[in-house]
Amino acid sequence: MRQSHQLPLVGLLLFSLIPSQLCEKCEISKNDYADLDPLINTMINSKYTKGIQATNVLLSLRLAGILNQSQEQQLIQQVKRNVDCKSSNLTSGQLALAILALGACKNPDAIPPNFPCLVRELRNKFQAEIKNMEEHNGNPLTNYYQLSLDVLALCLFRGEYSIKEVAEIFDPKNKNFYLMNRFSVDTGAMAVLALTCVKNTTNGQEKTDTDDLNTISNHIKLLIEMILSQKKENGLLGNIYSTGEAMQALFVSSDYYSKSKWNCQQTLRTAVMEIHKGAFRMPTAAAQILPALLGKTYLNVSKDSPCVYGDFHISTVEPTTATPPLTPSQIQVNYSVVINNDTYSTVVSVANGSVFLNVMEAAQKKNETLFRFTVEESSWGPYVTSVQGLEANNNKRTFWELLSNGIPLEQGVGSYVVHKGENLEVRWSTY
Ligand code: B12
Repeated sequence: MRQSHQLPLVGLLLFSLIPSQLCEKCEISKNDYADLDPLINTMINSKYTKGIQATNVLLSLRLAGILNQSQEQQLIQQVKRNVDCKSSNLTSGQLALAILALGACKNPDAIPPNFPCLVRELRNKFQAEIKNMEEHNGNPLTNYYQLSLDVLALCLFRGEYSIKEVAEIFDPKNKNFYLMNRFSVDTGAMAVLALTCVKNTTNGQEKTDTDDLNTISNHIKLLIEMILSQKKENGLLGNIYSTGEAMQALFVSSDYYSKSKWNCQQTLRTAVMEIHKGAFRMPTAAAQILPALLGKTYLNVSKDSPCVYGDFHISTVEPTTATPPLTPSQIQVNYSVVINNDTYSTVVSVANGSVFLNVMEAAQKKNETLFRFTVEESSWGPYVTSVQGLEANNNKRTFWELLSNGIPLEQGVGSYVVHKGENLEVRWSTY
C-alpha cells in the first residue's frame, strides 16, 4: 500500500528531471511566426514560370494551413491545368507531386473527377522508370528522388505497387542514392518518407512478406544514419536546401536513432537564420523548407483530413527577386567551358549584381560556336541542358556541372550572383 502511494511522487520527480529540450516540440513557436513571412511572401507573390513551381507551393502551403480559400483556389487551378490522365509531358515525380498537392487535404474542388486515373497513370510512369533501369544499366528515366515521390504518392493514395519491388529498389547501397559520389541527403530523405509510408501501410494489395518489411526497416535505419552523417556543425543536414526534407525524414523515424544524435532545435535556429539571410528567395526552396519548420511532413498528406485555413495577409512589399537590382557598374569575370581535357575560356564584362546566366549569355554573344548553350525551365529555375550542342543524358548520368574557383555551386545559373574576378566554369561531368 505504502509503495503505491509513492509511485505518483516518483513519476513526478522523474518527469521533472527530463531536460526541458525533450519536451519542447521541434517547430517554430506561434510567437515567432513572423520569421516565416519572407517564405510565405515569396510563395504567394511569385509569378510561376512553370506549373511544377505552383505544385511545390500548393503542397507546402496546404500542409502548413496558411492559405485562405481564394488563394488555395487559384493555386489549385494552376496545378490542375497541368495534369490530366495522359500527362505524358510530366515526369513521374512531377505527376506524383501534383497528386500530393491536390490530395493534401479534403477539398472536393481540389480532387478532380479523374483523380483515380491520375494515380493509375502514376503507377504506369513508375513502372516505366523501373523498365528504364533494367534497360539502361540501373539508371531510371529521372532519379531516385522522383522514384521516392512516386512511391510516396502511390502509397498515400492507394495506388498499386509491389512491396517486394520497393524493398529491392531502395537499397541504400544503390548508386542512385549518390550524386557525384556523394550521398544525396535530399534523395535519402524523400526515400525515408516513402519507405515509412509503405512500412506503415499494409494496403492489402498483396500478402505482405515480413522479410520485405524487415528489409524496408533496415533501409530506413541505414538511410537515417547516412542523413545524420551529413549533419554540419551548425545543425544543417546536407546543405540548407536539403535540410527541410531531411528534418521531415527525421521526424517520421524517431525510433531509428537516439535523441542525442540530433539537436533539432539547433537545426531549426540555423534554418530561421538562413531565412533572414535570404537563402529561400526561390518559391521551390521556400516550399521545401516550410512544412518542417511547422513540424509537418509529407506523411500528413491525406485527402480525408479537413483542410486548415489561415488568413495570411499578402504583404504589399514586393518579394525579393532572385536577382538583386542591377547597378550600372560593370565587373569582369572569367568563364570557361570544360569538356574532358579541353578548356575554352574567355573574360566577360557584366553588370554588377548579374547572375551566372548573364555571364553565359555574354560569352555566347562573343563566340556563338564555343559558348552556345540551352536551358530548360524547372522548379529551381533554368537548368543548363546543353553547351556546344553536347546534351546532358540521364541514361549516361552526364550533366553540366557549375563551379566557381573549382568548387561546385549550391545554386543554379538563374540565381547564383557572380563576383568580380571569379573563375566560373561549366564542366561536362558524370554524377
Ligand atoms: C536529381 C538532382 C540532380 C540531377 C538532375 C538530373 C537527373 N538525373 O534528374 C543532377 C545530379 C544532374 C543535378 C545537377 C545539379 N543540381 Co541538383 N538536384 C537533384 C535533386 C536531388 C532532385 C531533383 C528532382 O528531380 N526534383 C523533383 C522534380 C519533380 O522536380 P523538377 O523541377 O521537374 O526536377 C528537375 C530539376 O530539379 C532539375 N534540376 C536538378 N538539379 C537542379 C538544380 C538547379 C539549380 C536547377 C535549376 C534545376 C535542377 O532536374 C530535375 C529533373 O529533370 C534536387 C533535390 C531537391 N531538393 O529538389 C537537387 C537540387 C535541385 N540540385 C541542386 C544543385 C545546386 C544542382 C547543380 C547546380 C549542382 C552543380 N554545382 O552543378 C546542378 C545543376 C546544374 C545545371 N546543369 O544547371 C540544388 C539546388 C539548390 C538551389 N538553391 O538552386 C538541389 C536542391 C540540391 C541541394 N540540396 O543543394 N541535380
